[in-house]
Amino acid sequence: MERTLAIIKPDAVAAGYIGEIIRRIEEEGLRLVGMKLIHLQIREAEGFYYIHRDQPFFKELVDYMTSGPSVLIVLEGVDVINRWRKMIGPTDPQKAPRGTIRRDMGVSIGRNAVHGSDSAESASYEINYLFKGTDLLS
Ligand code: IDP
Ligand code: MG
Repeated sequence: MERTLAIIKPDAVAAGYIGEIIRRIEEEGLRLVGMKLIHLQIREAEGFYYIHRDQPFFKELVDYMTSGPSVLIVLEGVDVINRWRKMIGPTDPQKAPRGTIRRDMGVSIGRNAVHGSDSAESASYEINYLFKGTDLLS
């Protein structure tokens, strides 16, 4: 059993895609163990994405992630890290296969609708960064 962090990013929340994304999660049979709607503050977004702090797109990324509310979700399941990454597709929606969330709901590489942890290490960091243990189902 694994856990991963999913985020419905501000562009997808603003576009009214919360319901469709959660529908796909339920259809895939992934278990929701935590969920909250929050408007990330600049410092929180910078810390969340600190691994990208030297990238040229870092400020654009922080501006995007703090542009409105996001839905933060912790998912649990067998191989859930890979399964969720497969459901969302690659970073650039224009390169994402049909039927993936980023292809269907993303706009561009800078407005790509959703987040998914890319490894067990990042899942653990990201979940602990954004959730208290007591916010999660056991
Ligand atoms: P990932 O979300 O598919 O794991 P990462 O390379 O970890 O992709 O990048 C994190 C986030 O940074 C992306 O989801 C996207 O929102 C943003 N990003 C990545 N590359 C670019 C870029 O070239 N321009 C603008 N934003 C980018
Ligand atoms: Mg990543």
